[in-house]
Amino acid sequence: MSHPPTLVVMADKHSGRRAADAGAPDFARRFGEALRAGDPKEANAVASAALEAGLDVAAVQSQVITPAMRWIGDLWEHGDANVGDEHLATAITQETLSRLFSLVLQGQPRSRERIMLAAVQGEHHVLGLRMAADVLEGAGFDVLYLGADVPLTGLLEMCRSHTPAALGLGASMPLSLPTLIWEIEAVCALESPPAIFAAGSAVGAAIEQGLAVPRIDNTQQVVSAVEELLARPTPQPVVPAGLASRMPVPIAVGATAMESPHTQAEGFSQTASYGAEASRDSARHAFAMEQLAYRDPLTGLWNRRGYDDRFYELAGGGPVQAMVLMVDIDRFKGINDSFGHDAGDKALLDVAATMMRSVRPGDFVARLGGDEFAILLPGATQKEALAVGERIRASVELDMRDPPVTVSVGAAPALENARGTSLAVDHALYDAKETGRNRVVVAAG
Ligand code: GH3
Ligand code: MG
Repeated sequence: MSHPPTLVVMADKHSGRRAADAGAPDFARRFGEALRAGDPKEANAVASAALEAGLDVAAVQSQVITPAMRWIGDLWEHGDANVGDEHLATAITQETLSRLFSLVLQGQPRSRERIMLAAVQGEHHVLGLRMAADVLEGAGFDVLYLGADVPLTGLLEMCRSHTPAALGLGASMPLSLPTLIWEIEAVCALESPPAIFAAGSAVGAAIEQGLAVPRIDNTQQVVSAVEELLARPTPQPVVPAGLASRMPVPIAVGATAMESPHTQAEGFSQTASYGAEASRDSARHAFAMEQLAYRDPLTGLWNRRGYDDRFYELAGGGPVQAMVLMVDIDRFKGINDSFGHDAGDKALLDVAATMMRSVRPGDFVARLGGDEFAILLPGATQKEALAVGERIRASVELDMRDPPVTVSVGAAPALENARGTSLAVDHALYDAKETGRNRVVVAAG
């Protein structure tokens, strides 16, 4: 069992020092114990005591409540608390927060613009987002809070039907965040796209990759940050071209896509300029929505359905020059077992990102399920497939050391028959596993 939180990350440089002086870790521990005991009165008393000791509301949020909730989450993950305990802790936290915010939210509504907030598919931590929703609502915005684990399709549909002025996204999957934002910008049938901001652990990594999304971490600054965002004359594209070209295959909204579901957009500029036009074309929009069913929500890559369709499209008409790679993480079960499911998910994301970096535009990367990925290389020879497989294998081994991750790769030429191709690639992959793993094996054509 983990211990009540005593170590606190100083999230806010302004209140951090004072908070430490005021004993935030101790309040965090006491708040955690009140949550564990299911005692709202004690939780409120601890929050009040923290305020009286000199912590401001933002510090109580980030250095008392958040670590306490994280501790409850850890207990839950380790089987020391059940889902009911977690719900109770969340409810108590919500109640404490609404009290806290009622202290700072005075004054007249400043705006009636609509803000939509959602934790995107795969993201279950909503505390920060929920707090932002409360603060914005208190400041007079018309807030539409969609909660946790919102499916992509639902989110796009809500954007379309509710035309928010701003959209706040919580996400913990760095790879899927740019894809998601891109899709919202390009696909949403909005006359004026929303200003987008984001919160959550994915955001730092996504910004490092080049995503130009304003990041909001501090609940106290949320109102001014959103107002500033809304004051900009036109929302800027959040996904710059350089990043877009490295992202998982975008939803194709161009005219060619109407003929071929998997035609990749040539680049962001084309997609972006098409976006506005496509937004007025409901047939195209419906088509694009359907495309979401072909995505793997964790990585943003194509899923098995997408792969099967693309394979058929490429090779179904007769023999073609193309190679198929199958990439499978070595002893992935052990990574989950030893380092936890989150570390496993992160390994899947990192392997997906490595693959995306290692292929050319026009190649096709999919997650078939679990730890198994497939890559279609149209026009490639066996030699080229070996080079791509080896590049992926070597990058994973070099870059993913904590915990150490390796992959095995099998490759075979694409046959007209999807099943025959899979058998050949599987066989090559099996050979790679049997002969020691962390290897690339190419089947003879
Ligand atoms: P091998 O080297 O032979 O490939 O061994 P392996 O352990 O990788 O093979 P196996 O197919 O037995 O393990 C796949 C594991 O992937 C089992 C399953 O729990 C895990 N898994 C499947 N989907 C997910 C996911 O979305 N996230 C995480 N973290 N684990 C997943
Ligand atoms: Mg495996």
